[in-house]
Amino acid sequence: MQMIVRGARLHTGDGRCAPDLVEVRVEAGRIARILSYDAGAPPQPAGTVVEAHGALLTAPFVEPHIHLDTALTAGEPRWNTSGTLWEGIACWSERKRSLTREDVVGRATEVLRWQAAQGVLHVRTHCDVTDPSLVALDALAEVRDRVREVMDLQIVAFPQEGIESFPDGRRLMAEAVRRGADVVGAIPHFEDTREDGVASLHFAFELAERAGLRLDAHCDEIDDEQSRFVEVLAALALRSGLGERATASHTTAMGSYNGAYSYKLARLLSRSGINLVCNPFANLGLQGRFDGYPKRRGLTQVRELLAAGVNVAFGHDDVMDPWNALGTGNPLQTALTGVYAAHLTGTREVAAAFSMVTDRAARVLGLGDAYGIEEGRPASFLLLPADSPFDAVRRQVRPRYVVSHGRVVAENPPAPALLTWPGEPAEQVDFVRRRDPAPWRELGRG
Ligand code: 17E
Ligand code: FE2
Repeated sequence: MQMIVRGARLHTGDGRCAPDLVEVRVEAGRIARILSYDAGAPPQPAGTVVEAHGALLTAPFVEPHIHLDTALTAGEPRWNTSGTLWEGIACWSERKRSLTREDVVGRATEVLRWQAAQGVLHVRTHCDVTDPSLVALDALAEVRDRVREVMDLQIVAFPQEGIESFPDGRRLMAEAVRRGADVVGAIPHFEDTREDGVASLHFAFELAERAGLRLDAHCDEIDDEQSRFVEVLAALALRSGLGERATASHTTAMGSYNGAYSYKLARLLSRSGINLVCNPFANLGLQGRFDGYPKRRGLTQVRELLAAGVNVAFGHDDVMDPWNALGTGNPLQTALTGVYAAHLTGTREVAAAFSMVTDRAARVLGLGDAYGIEEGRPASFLLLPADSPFDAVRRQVRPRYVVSHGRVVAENPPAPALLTWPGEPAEQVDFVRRRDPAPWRELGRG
């Protein structure tokens, strides 16, 4: 055996865990066997034997929505002082003029390294293609090939400044697909008119269908309750058969829709099978900027749509760019922020937030058999120093081991605080609740 992990608690998806500890055997980069763990059995010989001591074994984090082409450009050439989406787009439009291949490759690779170190092994990045040179797209395609051994990268042809409203927008989208984009994007709320927005979605669906690609549109990222492109996207997904291969990202206008319309829309969304991606960092920052008090939260209807059976995932969106100057690419930070932003504070809901950066995000990317802890699938997984998904979100743990195709690609040694409390010897503190553990042990483990 290449590797054996003994005594791990298995995350089976949707924030739930298997009742008994398991032993996972890895051979030739794949999961060869999953057995129930017998603490008394002598360990089989293997290249690497990891004693998990009940740590959480999960399929890797999946980043369903990030912008690697704009990452690490905050303040260049100027800062977004109003904090709006619109000024962010204006700042980026200025920065875009000085893009080079080396510039994009360097910044994107740096963020991918941060992500891999934190257990993110599948990434969907948007890439602005409203640039006649398409230099960022070519650069990201090169990065996609270079990281393939460790990480799996999907590139969305994202028309930041519009398809209908940008000179040659349609041709640039088609050219981006010809040069190897994996997913077709759109930005209907940014187009000059409502009709342009609808036309841009028709164009994007036709392009995706013709090329056999998935579709992921920035959709209704505005606090305007009249921005209703998600209904167009869902109807096109339903009628074209793209269904679950289509995703609407952001959909923040849904946070302002009235109850009667929300009810009608939820029915269409669940029939259509489309995915939604909520980006809590970016949209808590960008939305509500034109409001006095009361000020809207400006996020999509996460709780309600999960209850309606829609697949919803959480994305990071930006890392240090004109729309969000902070961020390290950490998905558990995204999940924790999402818990508060979307009122997912029940114990089952916190566990669902974990699923929204793992298996739910994997469904957005359409990873299928390439993802998940099952015999025959790639041996790509994390060992998190936590006893449940709930615990991982609460204590914001880093993966002890990140394993990609049977190889350990990152390790985070435990780093507890050393506390000297008055009258007591120095003691390590790791925020595990040890006093009266019985009811807490089971919290969120279900
Ligand atoms: N572009 C956009 O239109 N919306 C965003 N949230 C980001 C870029 C980050
Ligand atoms: Fe985005």
